[in-house]
Amino acid sequence: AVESPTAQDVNPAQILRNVRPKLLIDGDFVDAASGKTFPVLDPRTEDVIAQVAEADAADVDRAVGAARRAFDSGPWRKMSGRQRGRVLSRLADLLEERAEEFARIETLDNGKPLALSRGFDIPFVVSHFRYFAGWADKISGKTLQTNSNTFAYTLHEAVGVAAAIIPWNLPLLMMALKAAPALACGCTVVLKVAEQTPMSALLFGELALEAGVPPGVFNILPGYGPTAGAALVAHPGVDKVSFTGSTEVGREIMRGAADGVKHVSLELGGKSAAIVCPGVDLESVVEEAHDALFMNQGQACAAGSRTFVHESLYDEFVERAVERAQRATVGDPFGDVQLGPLVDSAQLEKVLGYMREGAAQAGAGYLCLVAEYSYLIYRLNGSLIGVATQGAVVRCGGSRIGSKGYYVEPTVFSDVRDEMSIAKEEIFGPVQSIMKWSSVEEVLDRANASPYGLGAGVWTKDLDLANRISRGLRVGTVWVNCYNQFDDAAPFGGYKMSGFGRDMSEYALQNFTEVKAVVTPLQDPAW
Ligand code: TXE
Repeated sequence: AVESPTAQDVNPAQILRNVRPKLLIDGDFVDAASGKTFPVLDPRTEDVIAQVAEADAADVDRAVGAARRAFDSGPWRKMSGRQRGRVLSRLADLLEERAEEFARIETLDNGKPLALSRGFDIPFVVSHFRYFAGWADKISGKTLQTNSNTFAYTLHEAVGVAAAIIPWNLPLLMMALKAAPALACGCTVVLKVAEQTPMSALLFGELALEAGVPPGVFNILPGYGPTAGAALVAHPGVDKVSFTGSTEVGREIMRGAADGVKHVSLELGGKSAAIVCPGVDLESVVEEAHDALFMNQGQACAAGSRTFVHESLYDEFVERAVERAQRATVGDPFGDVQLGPLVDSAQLEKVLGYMREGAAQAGAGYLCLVAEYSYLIYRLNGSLIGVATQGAVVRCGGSRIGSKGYYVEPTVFSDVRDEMSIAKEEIFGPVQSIMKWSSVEEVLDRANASPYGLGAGVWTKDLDLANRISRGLRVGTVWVNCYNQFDDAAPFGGYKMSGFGRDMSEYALQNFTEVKAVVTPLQDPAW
């Protein structure tokens, strides 16, 4: 059942009452040097909910200057790891006390269901700061067994000023994935939040100061990518850039960081395979494969957006997947729904474009009349029965819901072929593409044929098959008999064009540390 998106009794001004819509530089909330602001919209209604200070190159210079001073001569880097850990742990406590306020801000700004903000995003941020608070006093090098008559050891030292550039799909969590390990390592941070969703991070900045993060250690710049983001990447005072976003911008970030030979880590797009093997319990697997794609309205980098189903289960799987998608409730994210609106009009247009393209490709050669807007969806007695095509079928969805707010129908394509754009490109929306496979070699080849390599899921009761597929996939995470099971302790990142470097876990410490070797002669060879 698709509910019409009726805005509930939600008061944006009340939800945002404690957020200061400014830049956080050197411990102060300030206006942009230019005095400019930009509007932030409510994706449910398209109304402006805030005007936020818009950083550009001059502000980047101020923020990086503050972060540089705080790193070079401030107390943060020189504090013991234990002290830094205590500050981060306090920060986690403060966030936890105000979790509900943050969850509501996140839902208002991004459009994700409140249950998701409450149950996933905000608790994950709390736990991530706690996790890295625990690492702060355990970042150590090694003593080395040398062949010369020397005593040698390594130090893992903070890399310096870390620029973090993040997207809008998990606003506060993306901040945490960068800031928590960076701060634990003793770096100072300049965070460029996504222009669509700056609000929760700004309030978090207040908590950081309250928790005892010294001024200049954590700076926040709302603003646009080509201006604030690009200036931050190119700034000579920045030592490291950690980015999550599109592969296209990831390339630009690498280019921008090249002149300064800066450290870079990138978490980019994906087209993750969700592989359903013979003999599984369809009821639970259909549900998990549904969540793998539709969570967060499909706006997740690891979304299981290529559902490969073994031929022995295919028809039944498709029927059930369609039935499940049709049952998904869409509506005001403050209500009891599974899907809210997409984040903004650009994302809405992008997703609708893929839906049209998928439908057009489905009928290529057959529906010669298919032009941009004329994809065919036959409705009989008000219910969708699908598009007759040469191979692929729009089984449900395919349209925008209403004309206000960025709502779209959960959409399922069956009989999708690998060469179609809906099977190759990252849609980042609620569009499930279901493909058929028959042999393990074939499905591995097809899954690996993507230029991306972020995540994958495999469902099977056969342990050998699970092992074989897990090892055969060229991706950063494989979930076996589950999907989207994130944990602070498990690294997350991509192979191939999904980027390099790992967020989360002990591995994230490598993003924010340099390794120094210290060597000294030994006086007495016997020792
Ligand atoms: O991402 P961008 P957008 C994918 C997804 C989505 C598409 C576009 O497919 O539909 O990207 O989303 C900043 N220099 N992902 O446009 O542009 C920008 O301001 C420096 C996958 O939102 O990559 C924002 O803060 N920074 C993804 C951040 O980069 C620049 C999550 C991400 O924006 C910049 C989001 C520049 N030249 C989108 N241009 C994932 N991996 O999870 C932009 N930015």
